[in-house]
Amino acid sequence: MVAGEDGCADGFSKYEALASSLPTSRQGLGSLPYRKHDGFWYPEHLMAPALAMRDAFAARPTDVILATMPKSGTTWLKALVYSVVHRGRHAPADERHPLLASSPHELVPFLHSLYESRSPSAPPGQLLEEMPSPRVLAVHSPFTALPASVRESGCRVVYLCRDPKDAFVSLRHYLDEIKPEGSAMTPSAEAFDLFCDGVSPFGPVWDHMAEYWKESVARPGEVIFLRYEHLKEDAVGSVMRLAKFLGCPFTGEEVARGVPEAAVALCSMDRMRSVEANRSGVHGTASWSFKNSAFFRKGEVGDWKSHMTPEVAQRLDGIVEEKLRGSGLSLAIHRGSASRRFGSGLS
Ligand code: PPS
Repeated sequence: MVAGEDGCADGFSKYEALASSLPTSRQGLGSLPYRKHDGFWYPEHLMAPALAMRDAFAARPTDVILATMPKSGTTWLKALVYSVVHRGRHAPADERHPLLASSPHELVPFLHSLYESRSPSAPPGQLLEEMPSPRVLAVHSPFTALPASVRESGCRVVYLCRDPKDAFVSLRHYLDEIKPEGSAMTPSAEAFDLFCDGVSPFGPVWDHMAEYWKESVARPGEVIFLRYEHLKEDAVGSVMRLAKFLGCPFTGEEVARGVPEAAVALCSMDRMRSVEANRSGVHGTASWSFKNSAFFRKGEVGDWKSHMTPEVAQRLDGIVEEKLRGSGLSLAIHRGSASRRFGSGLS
């Protein structure tokens, strides 16, 4: 059932009708346009699923919802949280660990992708019902567009943000890699202008971050705000903090046995990239499919320096700083100087 009470997949058509009536962007950062809903831009093909998810998903108090802007480290966070939460059943050092056989995106599905499926034989409600607790699920939607039950159930929400400059660079590479055959990418400079205007998938990026930040300050026991840069800096410390937040802290005995380190090693870029399912497996949605390898590129902090001049970087930093003013959130970390220059300031 996609839409709710009537048990009928046709309920989805009302979301498709609503989605097609919403304002559309001229272009997107890749090859596809966006739709605007309640101040946020959604990739066109995800608008109806996101609306269906908001209305139909019923959170359990034991659920763990991972929330990110695209290209902020979602795949890594999925793997880390899955390995931490399920370590009782699957030891991170076990060579038969599910993360060594399946993509993190299979083990921790995006909620909107479940609602994108219109197959009556696999309705999202049933799939979700059958998932054992604690269910780990992911969203890109802004906090205000989450199902009311997420807040009401008191389930845990883990938000991961990343320097928007690195996320932009990552997004452009990814969109180029996965674009439907024969489609053309929006040129770099135009895509950057759109990003700075707030037109990006699930953007504006600053509003997305500010919403989750505000919620993490108001309800620190239920919403945690993490940064990709901090995860890279201290993965083991971050994993231990995560486990505590999720109500399953590592015991002294586990720490002595190096279980947190094993979880980090299992989810490392090199290990994940070597998994067959991540190398040649396919990420399929109702709209199109592409290789899982597109989720793994460099995984570095500051890769923007190879693609933006300092002037271009400062423009985005300035906009983000200005937009976040008064929110209590500042991204003023890891600011370096760009090392290469290009004609448009972008490559
Ligand atoms: S998506 O499409 O939103 O799910 O993409 P997402 O996973 O958020 O972002 C992809 C970027 O994360 C990097 N990545 C990792 N970094 C560190 N460790 C691990 N294990 C890892 N897995 C993926 C990936 O390389 C993308 O960043 P860039 O900068 O493009 O390398």
